[in-house]
Amino acid sequence: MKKVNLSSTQLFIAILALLFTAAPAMAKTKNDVSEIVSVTGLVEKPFTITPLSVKTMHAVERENSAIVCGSGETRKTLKTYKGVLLRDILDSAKVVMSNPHQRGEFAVLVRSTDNYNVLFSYNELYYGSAGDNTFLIFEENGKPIDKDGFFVVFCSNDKLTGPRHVKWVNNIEVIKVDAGIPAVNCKK
Ligand SMILES: Nc1nc2c(c(=O)[nH]1)N[C@H]1C(S)=C(S)[C@@H](COP(=O)(O)O)O[C@H]1N2
Ligand SMILES: [Mo]
Repeated sequence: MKKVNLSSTQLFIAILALLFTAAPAMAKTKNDVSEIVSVTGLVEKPFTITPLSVKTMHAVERENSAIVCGSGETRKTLKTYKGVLLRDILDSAKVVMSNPHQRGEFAVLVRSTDNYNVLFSYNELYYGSAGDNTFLIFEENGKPIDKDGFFVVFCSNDKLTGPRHVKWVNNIEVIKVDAGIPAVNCKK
């Protein structure tokens, strides 16, 4: 058999070519797409949201939102989008809060299949402006969401909407932080 002598440049090009052809396949297996969003954690009635069941929920249609990365770059613009308020989802699941004094310690962790997870505090959803603007969306520009999975969560009035824009959402979990015992006790 004839011996093939590759120069270092040829070898470098060969490795590059291999990387470029393998990269798309690797990207595809990076995260699974979930058809279902489970609502779990500190709730009385955990439930799941599917592309079919979401149609029975109270949906809102909004217009003109840009998804802007932390760098300031506009990643995409939505002419229209349809979704359910995250707060309405929490109301359906009924947050379990035995002591309302601790409401400031509750939060909602929106999780995705690639583990890009985003926190929304209970207070901002119920008493702040994010509450009226944070949606689990299932339609963009009149069509079901396609390349970002089935469900996306984002807050349309964040100054920069990219960082709290969650693609491939698969779980909405109500949590409470463990505030523990304060280091300095404030005496009444
Ligand atoms: N699941 C998931 N959602 C995500 C991300 C991600 O890596 N995974 N990237 C975020 C970032 S950094 C931005 S700017 C917006 C828009 O990113 P895109 O241009 O990749 O759609 O989605 C956000 N949502
Ligand atoms: Mo980003």
